[in-house]
Amino acid sequence: MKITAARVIVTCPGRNFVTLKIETDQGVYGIGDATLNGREKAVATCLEEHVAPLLIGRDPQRIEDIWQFLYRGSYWRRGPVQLSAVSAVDTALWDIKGKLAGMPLYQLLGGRSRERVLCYGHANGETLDDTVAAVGKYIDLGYRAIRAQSGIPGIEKAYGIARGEMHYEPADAALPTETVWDTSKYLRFVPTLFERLREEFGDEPELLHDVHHRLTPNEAAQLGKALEPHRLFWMEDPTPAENQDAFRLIRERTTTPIAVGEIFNTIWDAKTLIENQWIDYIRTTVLRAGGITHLRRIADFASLYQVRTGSHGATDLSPVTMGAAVHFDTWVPNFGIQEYMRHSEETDAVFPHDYRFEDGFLHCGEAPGHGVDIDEQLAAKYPYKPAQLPVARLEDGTMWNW
Ligand code: EZ4
Ligand code: CO
Repeated sequence: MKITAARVIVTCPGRNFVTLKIETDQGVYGIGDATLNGREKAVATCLEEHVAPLLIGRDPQRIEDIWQFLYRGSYWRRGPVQLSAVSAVDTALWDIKGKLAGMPLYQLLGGRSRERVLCYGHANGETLDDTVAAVGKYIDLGYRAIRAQSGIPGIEKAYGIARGEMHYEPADAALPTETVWDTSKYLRFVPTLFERLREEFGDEPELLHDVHHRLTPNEAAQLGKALEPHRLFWMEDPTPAENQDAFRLIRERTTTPIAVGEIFNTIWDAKTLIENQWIDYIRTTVLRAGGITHLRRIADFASLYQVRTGSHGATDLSPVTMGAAVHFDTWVPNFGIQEYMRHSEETDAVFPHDYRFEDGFLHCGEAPGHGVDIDEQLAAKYPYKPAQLPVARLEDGTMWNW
């Protein structure tokens, strides 16, 4: 059996997606997601110019060997562009293997560990009252776990605030939007938000919050401590994680659970965090951390240290990633939670899929492979639109972490 083509499809049904379609001489094909928000063309070019030619003529059944070939064979190994490309190939090959076996992906991985996959949605608002109302709306939709982000008094365009109904898309302009950041205003405000949410909604709903890399370790510890009475499910990306040792300072000072890893590319980005048990949830994804093949390795390593999975699932991860993720989550023994932001209707139409949301949980389908396809004719109607992520500056103009 041989790979005959590896084609890249770039489409913008409301936002940009890069999709890899691997075709074989037996008519079976597989789909992988290669979207890297704000740097889509870099991955598309990597796949088209450097990776696709290597795949032609190879046996698509040799997933592990192709992974090793692409990772070691590039010589340069890591990085988000390279690993997003490797992930797309790997996801497409698992899709092919599932179709050949006539089995849904979770069966190939070892079968079902749970009946359904807990997920969390994104509630946000410009003001505290708007955010409380948004959380209420998610509860009404059946969500058991909700991430709450709010506009902060005195800060323009705080992180995580939707500018349209339910569909939050931060990559909102061809050139990065400039936003402002003020740590002390943020630290004063956030505990009042969660105090209010507990008052309104009681102890039952799981509440999450994304700090989005904005704090120093000591500031993150202060926030974690202040949030302890409100019993968060997690505090995400409290500080940048290039220096994994920074998390020791947070961990030793607060019991608020910590989640990290949506930008990680391999197990090496998380090794120190996991083996020291400085985090509770690892957020690596099928799309960014080497596909199913490598994500499984990370999850198994994390399980040795009682770290659970909590994969990134924003809308810049296509339904292809969501489909593969829900299968992975259905199998992975040390599952924690899955992020789930609804895609727009346009996006859902371009990527027909059989996973579904019901009563706060995601359910994978039983179709062979990961259960997500691409409607290429429809995709062709939505040409690529340049869009980059915002940047953040302090009030005095200093560049900060967005
Ligand atoms: O900002 O995926 O937890 N979710 C997030 C996301 C990221 C975007 C960046 O492309 O942090 O909203
Ligand atoms: Co995040």
